[in-house]
Amino acid sequence: PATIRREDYQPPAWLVPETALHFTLGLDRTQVRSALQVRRNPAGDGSETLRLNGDGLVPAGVWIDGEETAEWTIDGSDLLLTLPGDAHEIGIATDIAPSANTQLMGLYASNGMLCTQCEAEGFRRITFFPDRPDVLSVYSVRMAGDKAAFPVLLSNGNCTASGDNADGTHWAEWHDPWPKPSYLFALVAGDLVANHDSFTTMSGRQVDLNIWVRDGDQDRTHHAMQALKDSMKWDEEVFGREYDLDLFNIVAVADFNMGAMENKGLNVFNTRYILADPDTATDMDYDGIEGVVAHEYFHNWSGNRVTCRDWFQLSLKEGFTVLRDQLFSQDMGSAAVKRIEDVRVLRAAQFPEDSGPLAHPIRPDSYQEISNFYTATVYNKGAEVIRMMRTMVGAERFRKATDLYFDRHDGQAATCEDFVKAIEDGAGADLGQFRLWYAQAGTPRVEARLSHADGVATLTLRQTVPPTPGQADKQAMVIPLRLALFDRSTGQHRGEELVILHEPQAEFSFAGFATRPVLSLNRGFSAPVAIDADQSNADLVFLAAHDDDPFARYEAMQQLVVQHLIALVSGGTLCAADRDAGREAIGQALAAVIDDPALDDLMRGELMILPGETYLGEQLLVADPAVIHAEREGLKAWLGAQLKDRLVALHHRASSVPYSLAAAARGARKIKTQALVYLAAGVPDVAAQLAAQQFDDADNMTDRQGALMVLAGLDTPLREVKLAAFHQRYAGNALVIDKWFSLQAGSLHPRVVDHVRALSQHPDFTLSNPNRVRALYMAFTAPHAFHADGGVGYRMIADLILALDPINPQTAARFVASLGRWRRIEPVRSALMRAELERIAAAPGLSKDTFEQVSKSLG
Ligand code: HT7
Ligand code: ZN
Repeated sequence: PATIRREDYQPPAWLVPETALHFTLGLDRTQVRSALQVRRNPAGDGSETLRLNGDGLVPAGVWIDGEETAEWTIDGSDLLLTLPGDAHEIGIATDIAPSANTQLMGLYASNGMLCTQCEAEGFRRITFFPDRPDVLSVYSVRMAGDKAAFPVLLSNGNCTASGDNADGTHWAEWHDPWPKPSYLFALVAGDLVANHDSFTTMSGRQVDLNIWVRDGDQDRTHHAMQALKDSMKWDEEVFGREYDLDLFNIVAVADFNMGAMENKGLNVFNTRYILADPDTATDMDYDGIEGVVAHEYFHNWSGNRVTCRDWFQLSLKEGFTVLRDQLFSQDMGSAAVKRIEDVRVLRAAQFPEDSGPLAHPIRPDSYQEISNFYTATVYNKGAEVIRMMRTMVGAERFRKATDLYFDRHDGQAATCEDFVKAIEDGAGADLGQFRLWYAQAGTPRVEARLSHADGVATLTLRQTVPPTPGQADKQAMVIPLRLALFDRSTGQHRGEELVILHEPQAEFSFAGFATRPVLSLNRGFSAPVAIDADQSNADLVFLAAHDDDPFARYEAMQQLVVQHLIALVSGGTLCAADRDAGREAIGQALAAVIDDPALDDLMRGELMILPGETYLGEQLLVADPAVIHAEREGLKAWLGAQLKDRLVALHHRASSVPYSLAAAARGARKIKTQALVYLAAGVPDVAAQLAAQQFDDADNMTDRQGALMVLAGLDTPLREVKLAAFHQRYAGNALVIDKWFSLQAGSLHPRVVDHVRALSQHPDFTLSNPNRVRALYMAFTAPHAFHADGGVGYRMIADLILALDPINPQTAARFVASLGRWRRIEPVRSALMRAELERIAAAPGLSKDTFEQVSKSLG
């Protein structure tokens, strides 16, 4: 496949100021007739050739200025026309087959309804068009279809007319006044019902809000609706952004490749991010809904009003919008816990990406298939990079700068450089060297050493940026680090400082310390870097108990465990006494966390979570997943047994808190399951009884799922009983059955591989629904069973990729990364992983998506 390069960008030769689309809808056959007003672009190369992208389309007719023509050619999948003048009307007819569209890109059928997904390059599967984000057009849409099958007909903007025909069909016309790129086009037709509401904007515009779902699901949309109204208000207050249409529609669909899509005025969501009630959705699901509803809504400005010039600029909208949704969620709930969760996601998903064969800068330089670049790097690291700018200039100046950005680029297709320039100009900052964050891949490593002499504490910082594919040598980055120095005797510090590391190495001195202070560095995770501070257990225990920055406190707990486990797994330099001493220190810190009356339970629950196996593996050049798993489980078992009474008491206390969505009740549910996790490792019989009780008593999904997750990992007859009860209770509820698959595939049970194999044959399993595929197999690619001896887990994932690739290449390609980490795994497993990648690479007819990921992983 061809490689597209950022440096080759050329402005479009032709613009399309207006687009009219006419759909005659049917599940098996939909006819599309387009009328494009095309104008030669004065900034283009003057070419007479109009290139209209297509993917799997055959033109059923082509018209130029009303005259049907045969003067067109096909180049690859694109339609080429030669146009003599500067302005023409192009008409094109195409026929498409939504029911046969298993890729879920373009127009497809889901549960009897029709819906679209056009980002990034799905519009070209509907009709021929310059399908690139810098071609903005005003769309008018007319659609007609069977009224019984499709009583609801939706598109972007406002409905301008509708009516019935005598033959049982009906029609609707929609007009979106805002020019938009084709990737924001949307159409939905189906038998849907809405939860209606409204919102009055800051300038008094009354906006009708609808969340469209299948009949019966309306009562599960209230949380999403509240999240939408909260987001609209928050964006006005915090970023000064007001909604710009009289209507905002959301549609929930069961078959969807990602979380949701921000189509102008007509967001389309995976049902997973809309439907919730206490009986079927966990607290995490509730948070996910709030975050994703906000994310898509915020795109109305960061993405839609100001869009991307080309797909290399994806982080312009995604990084910024993730930051905006993170800040929103921080404001809606516990800011401290939200920050910790976001860092945990970054470390679990993005750090491995940055250190593996698929590493890329947040603004990539090249791609073969753009769908492969909707990554944690572009999204989450992209958000961290903008967060750093905000940290450096301060929230107030950052707001001035974003106002300037939105004003300056409203209605434009902009670049990441435009964004940085606007922040520089609006905040009065120099971000020259900072731009490296957009260009260099890899997680910078900062070594920090604190010395103390003559009342002065000196911090020496040294940075290295590791080599990544195609980027052997790196320059020094700008790294803003919030820090505090604690007086050990008072447990206080004298105020936080922001130090900014520009050089490969620098020293920062702090006078007035009679004794050596304790260093708290990268507070709030002010920079997305890995810190090596070589701190003693005593310092970490001190920070875990005293740090007033919640993230730093969490980090001290994590670091305490990381240092201990890494010492154990990386060479056996620890004797039994060292192991005991390490466990004692961790046990003390964990007991202090359980006992601390000043902590709220949500935060307590965070502090109780042990670092994950992937994150632990990341600390080593070459890891043995089995050893990491055994040592981590060993520590958990020791802690569970050692702190048994405390954990049982904690579980008991939390069990008395009645269900509500208030923070205190959510915190109680979180620590309850955390307590079970430790007890399951240390005293499995006790845990099995408590978990079964929690399962039986549960009046909400968080407790039920937490208990079942623990039981699923235990060798107890209760396991089968409760799994069967859960399945029976929720038969037919797709989102909950997804949980049932996930719980088993991600469990700690010794026979997970057998379970997953059996589940893949279960009547509820299907490769055609991405949620179901992810539920079973993504959970399975988490360490443990995936790395089972003999490579059986690797084979299962490779078989999945090969089976799924012809059906849904985008989803198939997302599984490649798990095998792609072979270079960082011990030699025996490494060879088995590589062999599976080679087997995939050798398969004929591989999609562009999977081919790109596999070839890069082997390269
Ligand atoms: N901007 C949306 C991206 C998206 C997408 C991309 C590729 C294939 C399918 C997709 N569905 C949605 C999601 C977002 O970031 O808001
Ligand atoms: Zn987004």
